[in-house]
Amino acid sequence: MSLISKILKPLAGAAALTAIATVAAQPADAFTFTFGGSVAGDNSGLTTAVSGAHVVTFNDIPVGTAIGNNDVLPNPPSALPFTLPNGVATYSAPEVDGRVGRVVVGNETGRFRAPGQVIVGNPPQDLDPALDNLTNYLTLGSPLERGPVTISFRGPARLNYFGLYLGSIDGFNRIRFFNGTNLLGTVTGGQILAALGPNTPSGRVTQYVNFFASNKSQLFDRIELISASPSLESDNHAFRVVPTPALVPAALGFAGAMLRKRKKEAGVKA
Ligand SMILES: [Ca+2]
Ligand SMILES: [Ca+2]
Ligand SMILES: [Ca+2]
Repeated sequence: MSLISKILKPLAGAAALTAIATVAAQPADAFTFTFGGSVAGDNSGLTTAVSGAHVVTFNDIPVGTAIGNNDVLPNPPSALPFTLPNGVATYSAPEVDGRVGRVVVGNETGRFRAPGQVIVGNPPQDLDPALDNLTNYLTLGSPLERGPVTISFRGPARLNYFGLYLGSIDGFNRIRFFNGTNLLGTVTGGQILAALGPNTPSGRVTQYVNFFASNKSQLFDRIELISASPSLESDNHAFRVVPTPALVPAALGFAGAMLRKRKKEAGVKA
């Protein structure tokens, strides 16, 4: 059994969230991430196993669509933005020529490779074909779609979870988490590969990766997907909004105080 098949084998069991890894090298930036998801029902490989998460499949966005605000290229399609409880999320990219992400399908040599479609060995073999992504997905990092792609969330609540089916994980892939303009943490493809084990090859492994805010100060409202080279390929983006029941009593308390104040003022006037 090759190293890669040893790595991929646990995924075949699906559902279970395996191998919790924390990026210990950067304590201030420590975003906890785990590997594993559930087998998706749409032939896209793995999707989130986190309950209550909203999933973006990209399946209803036409192949070739640029994700960005470039004047020459189409604007984000009607499938985006999407709404989440308490807010709206948008996908965008810088308004500079070619700096977009793109919805694609399948493989194009040197440009993008569908998550799961990692070819290894001699003769060449596609491991775990049942987990190959046969659907539309998002790529960025090649000269034709350099990215980065920014996912922004507008709303009173923030996010404590982001997951994605990350194909052919490269050391130069990067995911950054922000709250407003504050950079909360960066996780590199190199760190993800290292968490999978020593000697995990770059560009050969696909995983469903789950990122969790470890504490309140890590709640985020913006995610950046960055790849300096081809490419960062991903699908089945999953988001979970922080439940905010605490806001409700606070708001009611405030409304009650305002009401009492008005009554008191009205009483004075009467
Ligand atoms: Ca898809
Ligand atoms: Ca495969
Ligand atoms: Ca890649």
